[in-house]
Amino acid sequence: YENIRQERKGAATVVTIDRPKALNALNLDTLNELVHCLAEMQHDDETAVVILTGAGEKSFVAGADIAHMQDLDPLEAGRFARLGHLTARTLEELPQPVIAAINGFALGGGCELAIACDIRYASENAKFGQPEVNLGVIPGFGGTQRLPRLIGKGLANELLFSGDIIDAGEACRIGLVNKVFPQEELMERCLELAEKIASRGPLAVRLCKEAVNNGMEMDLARACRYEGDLFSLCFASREQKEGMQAFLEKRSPEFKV
Ligand code: CO8
Repeated sequence: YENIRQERKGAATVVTIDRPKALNALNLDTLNELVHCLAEMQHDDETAVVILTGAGEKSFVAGADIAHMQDLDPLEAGRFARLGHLTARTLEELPQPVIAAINGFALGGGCELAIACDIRYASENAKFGQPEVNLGVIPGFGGTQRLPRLIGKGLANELLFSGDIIDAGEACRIGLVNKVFPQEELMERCLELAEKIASRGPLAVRLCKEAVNNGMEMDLARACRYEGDLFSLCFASREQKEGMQAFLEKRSPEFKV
């Protein structure tokens, strides 16, 4: 890949968007590479958790690439938006949990990418916003849909209509990110969380992700029924036998992928 890097770190694979010249802005090639790399990763049982981050200490992703978008016609713009949606959907449908390590600007398409991840940790210098209205467009990578689902309609509307940029502390207060750390600690904390998740029952973790992501699109009764089906599936696994036996024998479970 030219615009992204992948690196194994313990149980995690760190995927870094690496276009520092443009503050890691997402152009066509970068999105295509990201989708391709994530799609391959779903078959990689050695990777228990994916961590998504941006190169450098200034920016996670400063948005979709404005230079690329400037001269798009409506059909091309639609295709570009669909590629952004595919990227976000690929993150959500990846069997492994995805942690966003937000190490700086997460604006526009960058914020949309972060909110398609399962868990968000940020550095103290991170900044968030959907500044598309300043450019005469609306968010096109899912921001008008995922942001209200994540932080509620009122707070999302304020960010979307004003184009305001908020700091990491405010993002944490409104539930846009889970935790905030000094820049130099961010990756270490993400890796610690990844190792913790990797030590749990791998099938159970994957089924939790499926239950949350698919269930949130259903009504509560149907979603609980769906949860019940996934719960019953756990009882067909070695993992459930080992987990419960280990508890009763007062030892740590030994899970295998
Ligand atoms: N696209 C392209 N290039 C960018 C982008 C971007 N989003 N952001 C930064 N850059 C480039 C700059 O042009 C600059 O390049 P150069 O050195 O060649 O002049 C370089 O990165 C460094 O940036 P700055 O000099 O501006 O750095 P500052 O520290 O002064 O400012 C900011 C940092 C505040 C992040 C500033 O760069 C900025 O405001 N960037 C744009 C942020 C933005 O508006 N993002 C939203 C983009 S729109 C979007 O994401 C819509 C998604 C939906 C797409 C729908 C499909 C049709």
